Amino acid sequence: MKITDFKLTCKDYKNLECKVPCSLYSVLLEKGLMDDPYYGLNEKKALKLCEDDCEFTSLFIIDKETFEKNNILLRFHSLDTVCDVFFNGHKLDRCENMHRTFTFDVKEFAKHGENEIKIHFYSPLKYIEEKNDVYALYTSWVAKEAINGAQHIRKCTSSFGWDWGPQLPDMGIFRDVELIAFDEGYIDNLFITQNHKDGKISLHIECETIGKLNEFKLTLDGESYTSDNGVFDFEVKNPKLWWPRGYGEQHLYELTAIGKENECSKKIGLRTIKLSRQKDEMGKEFTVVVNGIKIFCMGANYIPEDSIMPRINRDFIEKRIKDACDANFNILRIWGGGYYPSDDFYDLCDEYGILVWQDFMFACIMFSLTAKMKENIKAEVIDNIKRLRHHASLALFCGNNEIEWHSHKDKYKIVSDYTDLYETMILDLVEEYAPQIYYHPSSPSAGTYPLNTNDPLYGDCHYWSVWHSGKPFEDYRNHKFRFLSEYGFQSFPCMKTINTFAEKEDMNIFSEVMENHQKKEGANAKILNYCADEFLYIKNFEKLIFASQLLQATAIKYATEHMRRHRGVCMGSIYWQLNDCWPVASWSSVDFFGRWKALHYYARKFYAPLLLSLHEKGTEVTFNVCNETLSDFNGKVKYELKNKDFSLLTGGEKCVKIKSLSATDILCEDFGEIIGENLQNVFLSATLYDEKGIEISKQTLIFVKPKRFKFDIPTVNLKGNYRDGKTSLFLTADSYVKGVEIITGEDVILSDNFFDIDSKDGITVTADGEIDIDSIKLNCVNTIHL
Ligand code: BMA
Repeated sequence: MKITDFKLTCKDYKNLECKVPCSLYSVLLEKGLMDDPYYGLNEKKALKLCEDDCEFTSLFIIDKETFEKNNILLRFHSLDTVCDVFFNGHKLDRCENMHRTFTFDVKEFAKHGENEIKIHFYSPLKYIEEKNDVYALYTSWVAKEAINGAQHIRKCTSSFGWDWGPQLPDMGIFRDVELIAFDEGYIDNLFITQNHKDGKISLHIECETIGKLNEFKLTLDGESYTSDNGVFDFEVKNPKLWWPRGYGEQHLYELTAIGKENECSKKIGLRTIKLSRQKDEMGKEFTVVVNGIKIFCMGANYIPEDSIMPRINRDFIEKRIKDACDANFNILRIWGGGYYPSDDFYDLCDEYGILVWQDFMFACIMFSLTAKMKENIKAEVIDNIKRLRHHASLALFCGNNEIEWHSHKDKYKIVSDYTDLYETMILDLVEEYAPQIYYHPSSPSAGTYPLNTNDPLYGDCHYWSVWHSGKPFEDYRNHKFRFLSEYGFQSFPCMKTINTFAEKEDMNIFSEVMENHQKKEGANAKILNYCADEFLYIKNFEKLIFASQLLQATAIKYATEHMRRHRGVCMGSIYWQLNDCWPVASWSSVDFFGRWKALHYYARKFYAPLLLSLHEKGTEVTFNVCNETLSDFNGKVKYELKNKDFSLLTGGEKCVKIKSLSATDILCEDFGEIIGENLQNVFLSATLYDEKGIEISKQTLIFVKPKRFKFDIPTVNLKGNYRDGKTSLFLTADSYVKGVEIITGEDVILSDNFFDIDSKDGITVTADGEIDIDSIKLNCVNTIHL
């Protein structure tokens, strides 16, 4: 039975009715009793509310049948965070970890009829402040934007602030509260291992029970099995494999264990997932292998979906996962500074075929391992391994984010705590509770502390020289990575999103409101700096927003296409970051409201299974085709070198055969002689077609930075129509147009955006739903300085 109805009492209000999940902020916001913390400078006012404690109470009925059971357990699936829990006036415990499940035996306190749960939450701000006064931990490399002391508490670390996140360390009941009653035995979980051999798949299943049971039944795909000790071993008849999207079907089986008093079900997928870490002449490979196939991982890092966490529901999560699928992702990395997503998240990843790289929740901060903290973390790790291990999509567990990288710079205590926690305790726990899931101690890591941390050739790598160190985009091409698990570039969200938190007078990137929605110190200036490399001076706020998105998209495209061209050496690219937890300037490709930035439109192209990419050196261009599908590809590449008025200078075509799961240079042309003195006036367009002549992938290229190209001020013609639930837009222009952004009044995802118009024929773009064509606005690089 779920207990859902609670009342919140906080400093200013008493007994506000609410339903789980609920928090101080979520309840006050829902009742209109606090201002939107995402608007203007309200974040600061909202933070103050966390200086006081608050309390949630529930009165609920235990009926006769439940009351008479031999066992009554009360389970909290997530309490955020430090709280005392009372049941009918008896203190059950103090809980200090939002990432854990707490289960209490309440049989002796339970009453037939009305019962009371009271949860007293302590101010997280006061809690960390007091701890810090006694013991200020390793602050030298703590994430600067987080409130100091965040490393004392097992709570979503980024809720104390991050370089993309507000300081809103909310409190409340984050997940279900459940009453579990039974007489003899309760099946609580299933421990499933798969054995794949010679095309046959057998399962070993152990029912994990509370209490005693001696009759178990199990059903899978219409077959049923019995056991007297809860252990099952059998071969799956006509097994169908689960694959990540792009490589095959996502076949899922429902497995149900049935006891006398309850049932426990898990959806599983039959597959093997391994990490190949073979040594080779370059270093060590870092390759995800699914059902024996080496996968090129393509995706982004995933952060909490909303800082007001009770608002995160299945719908919200599904939208982000669909965004990932629509941009051809096959993996998401759950970054360690947030929280462990809900079951819905993993269910959806199983269904959609998105692999999950799961960090344990530790990022950029080392915890001091007191005996109490170690026990607390141990319980958290076990809870989460047991909750997640059966998911088909779970590719690997990873100890932490960037702690190995930083900790060896520090004192001895940190080093010994580090190895104790990430190289011993968590490793052992994964081996014990999920022996079939690969464990990687840290990201980045070469696997052995602290040898080669962040060496691009030995493990996964976080590359930040472009952006954090201000290197030009071209620097990406100076490196060969085995697996890039973080690289990124910031941009501003679109005007529609900015309008939700800023007024007209704030529309200046250095205004107080805009700076409050930019959490990385100096980042707005950094964006301007990169603008200076690419564009003429931009005078207008809206065009600067547009420019920032194009810069970001261009940077990440540059890096990703480079990695895909090196398939084999490199086997994964996970850019920083997919999403935002509030409206903000950040590295995300989809903003808080789900609006796609230029980067997400680009990602859909650079992560396409079949990709044509161009690598230019001066006027020499190498054409490369990547084939990340399971079949060989036959088709044709056509190219045209044109003047900006679309007149043809030269062209050519070549038939191509690209083996499955490979990347091949197919052509190299030097256009120097034909271009002559005309570098600033010509562009190249190249298209990959399949055997039927259908366009598969397309690129345009100019040979100078956009600020040096002699763009014409184009006349762009826009027409459109709406038919059968779809809007089609036709754009034509009288000369080459770079980076056309279509801004619609409606929130729609277009079939393409931020594209070039490279011929007289123009471009057709479609979208689901009706678009008001008269209200469309356009941006483009040609006029960015006007
Ligand atoms: C990475 C992440 C985050 C951070 C991002 C952008 O290294 O691990 O800590 O938000 O950089 O600076």
